[in-house]
Amino acid sequence: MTVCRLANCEVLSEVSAADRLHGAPRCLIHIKSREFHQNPAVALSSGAAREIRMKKGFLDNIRVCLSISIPQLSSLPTPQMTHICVHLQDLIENYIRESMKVEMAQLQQSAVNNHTDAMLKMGTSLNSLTSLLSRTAEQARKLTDVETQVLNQTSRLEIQLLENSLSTNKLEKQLMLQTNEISKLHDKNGFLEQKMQEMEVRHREELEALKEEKGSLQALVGRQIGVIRELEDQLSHATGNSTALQRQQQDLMDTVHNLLNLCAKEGVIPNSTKQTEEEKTFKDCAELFKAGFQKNGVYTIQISNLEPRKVYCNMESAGGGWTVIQHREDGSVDFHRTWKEYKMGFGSVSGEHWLGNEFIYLLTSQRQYALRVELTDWDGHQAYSQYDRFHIGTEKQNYRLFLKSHTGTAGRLSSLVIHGADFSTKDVDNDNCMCKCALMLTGGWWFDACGPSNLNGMYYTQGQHMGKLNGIKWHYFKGPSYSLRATRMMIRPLDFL
Ligand SMILES: [Ca+2]
Repeated sequence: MTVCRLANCEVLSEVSAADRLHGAPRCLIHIKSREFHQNPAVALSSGAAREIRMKKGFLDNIRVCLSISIPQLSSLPTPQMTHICVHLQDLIENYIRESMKVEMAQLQQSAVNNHTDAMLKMGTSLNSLTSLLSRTAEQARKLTDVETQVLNQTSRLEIQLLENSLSTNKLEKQLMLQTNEISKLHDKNGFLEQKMQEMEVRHREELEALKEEKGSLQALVGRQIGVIRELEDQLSHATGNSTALQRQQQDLMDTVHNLLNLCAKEGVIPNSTKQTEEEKTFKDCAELFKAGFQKNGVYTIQISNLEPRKVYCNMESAGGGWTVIQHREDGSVDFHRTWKEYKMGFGSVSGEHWLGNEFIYLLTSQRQYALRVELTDWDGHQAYSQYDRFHIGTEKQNYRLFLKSHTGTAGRLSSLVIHGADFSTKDVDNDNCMCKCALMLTGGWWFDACGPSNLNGMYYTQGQHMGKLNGIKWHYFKGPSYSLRATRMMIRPLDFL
């Protein structure tokens, strides 16, 4: 419905969308009766004639308003009413047509202006858009660069991170290995410590055992020393007794001699006691020497009531009067003999021989004797050892050696055991060694354990005499392994000179 007010030009018209589309818009006009009265020419009927057809586009700018009162028109006769309506229609159409011309021109102009403005705006916008786009592209490029740099940095950092991670892994592995090694070493250390402790305990036990053993050995040694002292006392007592007996014997002999002299002087010498010089007996080489026999050689002597015995007398050495009890010179006699053979003596008196332990015992029991040992090495050098006292014990005493006061050129120290030693042979072991010295070193001798001498050892010829432990040894003259060329042991009463 379109309502128009002619006086105030209010826009009251409206065209339906369907009218615009079909190109035949219609204006439905409602005319109010008040305006019709003022201007009857525009009063219209409210019936079929109130529809006015208009062309497309016109209605958009219509500013015409009509106000016609229909009830008043209806009082007019129809022909007249029709006429008014036709007339009104023409008026309106003309008015609209005129109005439309101006409106159209304005509209066109305004459209052109609008279009131009739009175009200009669009151009401006395009320019600004283009510059914006280029700026945007520039920014985008920069952003891309930055992004690329960031990416590169990120990559590098990632690679470094990876490398660090790898080296961390390696370090961790090495750390693990080292930890394992340390733990192994710790275990080994523990094991060794345990071993050490065990060893210490064992050593302590062994030490205790050794201490106990030492204590018992010391006690044993003490007891043995006591026994030895007792034995020495007994021995000195026995020796005293023996000396006393010898003195008594000597006194008796002197008495007999005095009696004989008296008888001779009185001319009552019985036939049984008359002796020639040849028949006279001598107790040793010293008596022979004093009786005028002063050449080296074999003589006969006699002790007490024993069988006469041939001995070799040295009448030249150190004043002469020496009875030889041992002699080595060429190895012609075997000295590796039994106890019994050493007891009785062996060899040739004029050459190599051993006078015999029993006879030496008897001889040295008569009075106090000195001993002289003469030695010759393989360079012809000679030396001697001399003792102011020499005697040996009985067989029961293992022919024990007794010595005193060593002097001489065959060593500053005595090579014979000065404190004494028992005699041993290959079949009788009396030495102080756990071993058997007579078997090891050969011969019969006063071995200690085994001592620094053995003049009855093996005879080695020249060139074989060095480095021999079982040879003819006199340690403090030629050392422990030098075998001598010649030896002589001989005795003489202490009061000979
Ligand atoms: Ca032994």
